[in-house]
Amino acid sequence: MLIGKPPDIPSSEITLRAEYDRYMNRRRFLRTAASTAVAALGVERLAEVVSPRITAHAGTKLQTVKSPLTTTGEQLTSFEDITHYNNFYEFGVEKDQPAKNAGGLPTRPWTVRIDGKVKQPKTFDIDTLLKLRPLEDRVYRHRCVEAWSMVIPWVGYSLSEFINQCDPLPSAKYVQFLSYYDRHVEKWTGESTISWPYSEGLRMDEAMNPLTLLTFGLYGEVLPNQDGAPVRIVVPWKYGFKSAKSIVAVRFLDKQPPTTWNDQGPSEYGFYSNVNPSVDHPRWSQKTERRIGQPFYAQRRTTLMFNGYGDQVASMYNGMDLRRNF
Ligand SMILES: Nc1nc2c(c(=O)[nH]1)N[C@H]1C(S)=C(S)[C@@H](COP(=O)(O)O)O[C@H]1N2
Ligand SMILES: [Mo]
Repeated sequence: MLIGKPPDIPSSEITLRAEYDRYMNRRRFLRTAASTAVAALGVERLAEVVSPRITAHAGTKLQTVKSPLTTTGEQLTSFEDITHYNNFYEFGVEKDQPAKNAGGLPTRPWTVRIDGKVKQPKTFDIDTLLKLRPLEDRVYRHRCVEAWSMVIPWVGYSLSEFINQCDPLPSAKYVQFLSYYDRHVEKWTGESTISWPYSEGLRMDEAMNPLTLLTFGLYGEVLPNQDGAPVRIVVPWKYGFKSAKSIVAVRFLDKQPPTTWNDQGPSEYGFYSNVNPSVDHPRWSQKTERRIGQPFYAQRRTTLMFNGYGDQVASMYNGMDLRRNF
């Protein structure tokens, strides 16, 4: 997927970037301060202090309810494939690297910062986010721009439920998601020309669409680190790269935000990136896909417009030329 070098960074982005760096430094400081405080408390209190933090590691079951928005009639991809065939470039560019390398991602404590065009910037703790709404089991097709696909039983709730808690201003037209970035933890960021942190974005109506999922788990368990723990976005009618992993900030903006793959190759990866079998990638066809886990002789599947979610999302693009806005 890699091409070209990062474009010149506009000055508005440098300001946001400096803000982000300050935020990440503060997170690191707080983490160190927290562990020092724990040491000072002595062993008896230790369990008490850390137990709510360490209960939500990978493998922890999540309590869920059924979702009317689940996709039916598809065979689920195995847990093994979903967790060992990943794109998570912070932990390496090969599909098997995130499973090997993401173990060090510090998923507790974890906060998500809300800022930009909101009534009041605020910070949510991950454990507060987990309890904000009932968690739903939602099966979605997952289509990567590299023309492979999976069917994944995610756990989460509609992002709109969270956005409603953020009090965005009427001037908020776009939402940007920023992933965790610490090159001491993510030692593989130098393997690509991406300018970190990983950034993605949606138009406000796309973010508010009930299908857009704030995701905490899969197969009824807390997300494994390689799948974007402790919280990620999933946008099932778009190519997989729109679904930012391990998010630490959600920013409401009046302009379209810069996004990682669009910056990498604007002619190859558009801002919208709706799954569209009639608009080929310049270097390969998007008409068909390989379902991960199927035997090598299995026939490729026909890719569906909007990944099969057209009934729920097509109207958002009425009047737009999807060849230009790819
Ligand atoms: N932070 C971050 N988010 C990311 C990526 C990444 O490299 N870094 N890769 C994207 C791509 S290209 C895809 S296809 C999906 C893969 O999600 P999965 O590994 O859980 O299947 O995550 C997306 N989110
Ligand atoms: Mo992807």
